[in-house]
Amino acid sequence: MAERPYIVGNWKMNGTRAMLSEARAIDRAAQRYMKVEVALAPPYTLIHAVHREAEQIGIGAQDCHPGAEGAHTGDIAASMLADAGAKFVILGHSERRQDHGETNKLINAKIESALEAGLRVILCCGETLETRDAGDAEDFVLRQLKSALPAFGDPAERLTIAYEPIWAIGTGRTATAQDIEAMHRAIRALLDNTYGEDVSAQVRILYGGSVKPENAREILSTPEVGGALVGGASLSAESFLGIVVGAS
Ligand code: G2H
Repeated sequence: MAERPYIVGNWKMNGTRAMLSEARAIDRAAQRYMKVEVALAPPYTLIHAVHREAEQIGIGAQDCHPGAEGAHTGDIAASMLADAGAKFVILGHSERRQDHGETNKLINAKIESALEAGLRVILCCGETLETRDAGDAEDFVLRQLKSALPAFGDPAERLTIAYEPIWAIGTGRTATAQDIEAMHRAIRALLDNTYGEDVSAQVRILYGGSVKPENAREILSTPEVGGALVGGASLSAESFLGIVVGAS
């Protein structure tokens, strides 16, 4: 188990103000598990409200625009997220890549913009089932990261990687501990080569894809797993806290 596992809830396109009670319950309970770093990424519309409720947990967003400001109807800049109380932003999630055609180049620009605004970044990567079955999973994920990773100058502790095999997202399927460990080790080796071992050691690598209370402890005990990015199971305080307990 990592020294201080990082457990991040990604509410995706879920949540109205009625969900604030779940956020409040998560925040209150998180105070009993100080050995776990707990965070939530609600939809944009709830960031400020959840931020006002939260004393213990970190609040973040699920995307941002690469630009600083301007005529981009419907978009949100990283500085606006910071102003609303966000401390981090999830970038490059496979649902953004799939639904909005996001490229590694665009994701890299978003990362630079988020770091510039003082946010922490959770950079997502992961392969499809076809890619895994073809034996190309590792090459594919490393290529994604190579073209999206920021050039350092920024403190490494502000970058987190989330490995999320697409075929395990919201499907109830999870990768085996061996698959997860092998991919996380490959990502660590890439970070070592890119930034040097001292900087790389500060970058956490999370696993995401159908993490739930029943499998959390096993996944989080896998070597090189620094925490979890949790979708469906973060929507209720009870199941999300079950994962936090599994991490403690
Ligand atoms: C992967 C994950 C959270 P879920 O997308 O990012 O979602 O836990 O529902 O598979």
